[in-house]
Amino acid sequence: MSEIILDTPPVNALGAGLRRHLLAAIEAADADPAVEAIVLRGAGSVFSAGADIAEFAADDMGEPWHPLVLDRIEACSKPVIAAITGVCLGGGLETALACHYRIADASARFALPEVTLGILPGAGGTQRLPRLMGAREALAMMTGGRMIDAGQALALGVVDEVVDGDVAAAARELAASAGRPPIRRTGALPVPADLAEAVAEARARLPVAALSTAPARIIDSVAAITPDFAAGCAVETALFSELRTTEAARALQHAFFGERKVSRIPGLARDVKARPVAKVGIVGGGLMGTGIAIALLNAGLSVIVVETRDDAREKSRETAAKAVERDAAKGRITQTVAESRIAALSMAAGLEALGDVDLVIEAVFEDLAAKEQVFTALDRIVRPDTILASNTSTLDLDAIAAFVADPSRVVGLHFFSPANIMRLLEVVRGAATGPDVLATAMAFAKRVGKVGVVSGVCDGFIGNRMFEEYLRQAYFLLEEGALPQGVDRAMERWGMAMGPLRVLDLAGQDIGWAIRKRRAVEQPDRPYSGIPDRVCELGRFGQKVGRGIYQYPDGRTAVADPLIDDLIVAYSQEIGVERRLIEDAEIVDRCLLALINEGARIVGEGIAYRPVDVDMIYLNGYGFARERGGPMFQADEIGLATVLEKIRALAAGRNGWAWEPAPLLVELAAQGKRFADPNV
Ligand code: T1G
Repeated sequence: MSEIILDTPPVNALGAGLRRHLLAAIEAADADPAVEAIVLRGAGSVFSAGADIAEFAADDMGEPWHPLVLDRIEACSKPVIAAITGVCLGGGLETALACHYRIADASARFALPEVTLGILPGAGGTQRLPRLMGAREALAMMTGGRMIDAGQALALGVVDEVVDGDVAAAARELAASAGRPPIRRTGALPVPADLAEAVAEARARLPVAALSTAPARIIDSVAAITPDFAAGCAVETALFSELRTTEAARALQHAFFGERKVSRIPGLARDVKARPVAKVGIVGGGLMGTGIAIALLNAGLSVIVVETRDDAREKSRETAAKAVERDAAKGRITQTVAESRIAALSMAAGLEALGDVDLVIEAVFEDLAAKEQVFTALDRIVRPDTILASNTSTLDLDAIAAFVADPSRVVGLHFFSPANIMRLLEVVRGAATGPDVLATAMAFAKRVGKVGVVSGVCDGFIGNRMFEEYLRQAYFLLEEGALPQGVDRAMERWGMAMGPLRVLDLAGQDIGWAIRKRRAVEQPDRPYSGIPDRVCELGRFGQKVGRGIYQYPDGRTAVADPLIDDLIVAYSQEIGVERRLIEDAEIVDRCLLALINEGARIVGEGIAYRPVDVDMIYLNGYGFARERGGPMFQADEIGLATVLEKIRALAAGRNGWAWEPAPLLVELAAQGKRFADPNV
């Protein structure tokens, strides 16, 4: 018996080096007369997370490429047994499928998630998996990137056996036994019986317009299955190469690594450790406070919500319990887990209840005086090591930190609504925030399933500050000839989950109004369009009141309102602007360039650590399509010199003052650099 181990920590990614090792080991074992069977397993607690994604950006991904290695495993004259524990993903699962027998333990998890990277399984997965589990199930798994557990994999024929205890030992025993499994080549199995109808069904489910063609190409590849395995693989390889060079694939891989990169805090000493957080207090049982409580309960934390108003307190408790019960009803969690989560929630009327918590998150009304009251009281009540966080989205965190004796324990934790759904957590680093407090906040973000991104203190932090410039252009476009539904449609077709004007109707026009009034005093030289103020003066504060820029007859669906269209046309006349036809391309350009320019300014000022941080904020908090990678990624796709040229052209036009090029953009364009360049 020979044992081959996939060993490239931390996830045994199948980079070129490991592929060479695997090929050589299989050939050696196959040639060795003393070897009767081969066990293939991963080192540590995973089998393999698949191909090395970092290789995809390179022109040459390195020899030997996966299919060649896996075909050699399948062709082996001795049974090859895959022993699977932990994750078995992408090329890792394809490797197991090329083996002749698969044995797993209960911790094993299986998926072909390539579609989430804008590509398809390119090492025989589209040809082998359907032969094992049928085309319908295989297509559902590949087009959705769906993960299945060991029990499901056994039921679906993906694995042959699930064992308790040490799966590698079980595999070794099987390989050494006379009863070792026969050679069963997956690629030689018959064409799945349900191929034609499964392909037709999957094609029918494809969305009309999609930013990534990966799902469609996966179906095309499966549709190419014939008894001639090699022919099907050739189609798969061609489609893989086509997808690998798409913008969507580059963007999705940028997002994969970006979400991991933003968790690193530059300059943080290695010995700075995050503090343990098990019990959390939330001050304020409103919409945000309750959403945050649900997110924390879902992460298994113990939560105390402090809400002074009796009715609001009861409503908050009910809302949280209902959300947890809904997850149980939908089978996402068991009833037992649901009960333990609800039991981990307690409500209180006063701050005194927070005497023994590790972290407090304040989520009261956005008013500095209200924050002062809460923080000065907390300073007297909580333990000296308790971290004090504010969910403020607009106020100066340093001013809030000044309310307590030790401002180093204060950090911003800016959740996005609905807080139990939105993946983004903007972690605001105050001037005095301690390094271990920052590290704890970032670890907390990962713990509660959020993408934590650090922002320095400035008005609107990273996300909202950029959004203001984005909105500014959206309103200027209305003055010049566009209508709300035109602006939103253009941005949604391009990839935003929701157009800018609908977003503000959802968030509440009154919030934008309050900010514009403040800005008018602070920055009189940077005026906004008067259109949104006119809308607010009519009491049209958005979806919550049934009317804003749009009207909402059913309370949810935005319907264009001729009254607002007339208001906009009249406003153009009033300010002497001759309206013109504005194409979607111009709308997208101006809104995107506004994000890019302000994003570059924010990175240049050090408010964001890296351009990728800006991108991860927009992908996870502002509905920027993952297939578009983020504003800074888009700038690199366009080319910084072209971006600068476009911005300078806009600076020469109407409201040109809004287009002062960001110094970092000017600098990088001059150096021929990209935002993706290291150390930028
Ligand atoms: N390639 C390169 N690096 C990888 C990687 C991969 N496949 N998977 C993880 N890493 C790095 C990651 O960047 C991080 O690095 C560290 O490992 C730990 O990961 C031919 C073409 C496995 C569930 O899509 O889903 O196979 O930040 O922080 O939360 O058809 O990583 O520490 O420097 O995420 O425990 C398909 C991707 C590839 C799986 C572990 N495979 N990985 O999660 O840790 S395409 C995937 C994951 C393919 C074939 C095709 C997760 C994980 P660093 P982590 P985690």
